[in-house]
Amino acid sequence: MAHQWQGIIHEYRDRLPFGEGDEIVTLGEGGTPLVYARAISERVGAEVHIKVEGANPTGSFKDRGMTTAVSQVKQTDVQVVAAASTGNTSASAAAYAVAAGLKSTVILPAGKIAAGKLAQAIVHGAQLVAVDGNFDDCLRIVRELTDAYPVALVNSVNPYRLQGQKTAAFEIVDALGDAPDIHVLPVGNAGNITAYWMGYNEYAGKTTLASIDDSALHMEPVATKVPQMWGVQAWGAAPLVLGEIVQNPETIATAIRIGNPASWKYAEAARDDSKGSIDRVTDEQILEAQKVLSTEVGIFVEPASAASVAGLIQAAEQGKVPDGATIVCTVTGNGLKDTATALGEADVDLTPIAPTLEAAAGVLGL
Ligand code: AN7
Repeated sequence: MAHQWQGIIHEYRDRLPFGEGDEIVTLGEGGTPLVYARAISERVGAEVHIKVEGANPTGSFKDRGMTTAVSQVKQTDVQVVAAASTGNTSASAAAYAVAAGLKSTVILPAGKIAAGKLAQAIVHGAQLVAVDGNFDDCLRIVRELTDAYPVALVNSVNPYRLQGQKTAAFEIVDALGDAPDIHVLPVGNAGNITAYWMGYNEYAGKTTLASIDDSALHMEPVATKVPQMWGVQAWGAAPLVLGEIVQNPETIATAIRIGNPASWKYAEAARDDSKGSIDRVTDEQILEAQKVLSTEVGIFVEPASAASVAGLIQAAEQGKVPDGATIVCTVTGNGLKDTATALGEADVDLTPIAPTLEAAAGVLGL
């Protein structure tokens, strides 16, 4: 019988802070496809693979960190998990809370959450609080809330989140046989770039600032190298590029509409220690990259996810992509979460026709 993927804690337990006897809350997250993208490879003159994180149970990479964060909460007496979110964290927290038999509270910037993500929080029974403010306001509130009440914070400032998310780097090395030369990913609150950098390093027998123990130093290295980390922010929400907080972040990619990333220092360390970069792309470039992925590769991603590919294409246009390099772009969330943005101005004629072959053939111009 084919191997059934067991979720990231079962698959990578020796590199995660859980013992054999610990109760694990999982929805089978991880084990996502790494897809070779010929069209993008040809476009940028490199070997480009796409890590499809929209294939996770709730449709984003957040599930990797939620299985670890919520499993840890299950070891305590706390009955409620809480998160501030641009949408995906709340969807994931709400789902994993259900799986764990816990309650969830999500604090969201009013009017700036894609419809699919809001639907997920609602169907999974989260208690919703909409704030007249942005994500950064929501994160401040949830930090204060979890300090004052018996509620567990499951944003990526919770170190268990990053522990889970680092497993995406393990999967990539396991699939490619070694680390890629360059890893490109969107950056919002900067947890994921921190987690990938930690994962790549730990697989190479090293630790990073974000590592919570030195077990990697005592394990057989799996990778011989670590990649350059290339982070990509949205033009109007690019604090790490500008080197200062953005008070009123704006972008069509609402998932990364964040002006004061919590993992700022870690992200800078990942950039600098990997000899990488953090750059920014416009909303137009994001939408164009989303289109390249959907029409030339066959992967439907949400706008924030397309920032990685947009950043890679921009780097290629600037002559910054080394010939033939092995590159992985993470696409962080599923396109189905935000169909409104994807369809945009799309002009599709769905006027009904008579139920006959002739009428259908007529519409098709056959
Ligand atoms: C699709 O859900 O911050 O740099 O509250 O949903 O680790 O924050 C989402 C972030 C990229 C950025 N792509 O990752 C939230 C939230 C997608 C995302 C990011 C997010 P980080």
